[in-house]
Amino acid sequence: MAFSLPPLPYAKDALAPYISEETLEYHYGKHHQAYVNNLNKLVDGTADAERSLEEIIVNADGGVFNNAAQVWNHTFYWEGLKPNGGVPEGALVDAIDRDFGSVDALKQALTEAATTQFGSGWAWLVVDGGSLAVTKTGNADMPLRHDQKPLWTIDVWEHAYYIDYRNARPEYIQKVLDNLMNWDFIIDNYARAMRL
Ligand code: MN3
Repeated sequence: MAFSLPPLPYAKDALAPYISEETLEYHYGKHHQAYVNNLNKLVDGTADAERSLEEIIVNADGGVFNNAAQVWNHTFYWEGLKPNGGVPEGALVDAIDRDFGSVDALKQALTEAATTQFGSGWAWLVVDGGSLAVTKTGNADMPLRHDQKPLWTIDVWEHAYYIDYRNARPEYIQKVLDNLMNWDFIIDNYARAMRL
C-alpha cells in the first residue's frame, strides 16, 4: 500500500500572517508531497512497502530513511502549529517547571536549539527517559531514532521560512513560538508518551 500525503489539519491560509499561504503551497504542497512521492518510488516492490512509517524510520538508512522521516516530521510539524492553540496546563506544566523552570525558559531553550542548528534540520521538545528535553537534529534525523518521544517540532530548513522571512531564521522562530504553538497537541503527546 502506497504512502499518501496526510491532509493539512487547517486551511492553507490558517497560519497567516506568521506563515503565509504561499509558504504552505510550497512547503506542504511541493516539499512534503515530494517526500511522499520519493518514498513510494524507493519502497515500491520491497518489504518496506508493507511496513508502517515508524517501522521504516527506526530501521532504514539512506534515502528510504530520509524520505520516510521527512514525511513523518512534516506531518508532525503541521499538527504542532495552530493559531490560538491553547496554553500549557496540567501535568505538562508541572514537568516544564521541573525540567526547565518555566514556560518562558522552555521557549528560550527551543529558540536556542532552533537558531543554532547548523544548516537544515529541526528543533524538538521530547520526552527522554521520563524527563522533558529540547534537542536539535540535522536534515531528516528525528527523535524516534534516539529512543526519545517527540512532543513538538519546528522545521528550520530554509524552505520553511525563506518566502516569508528570507534569511531571518530567528524572526521565523520567534513568531512561531509566540503565535503558533499548538499546546493542546503537546499536552496530548505528553500524556501518551508518559503512558507508554
Ligand atoms: Mn520542511
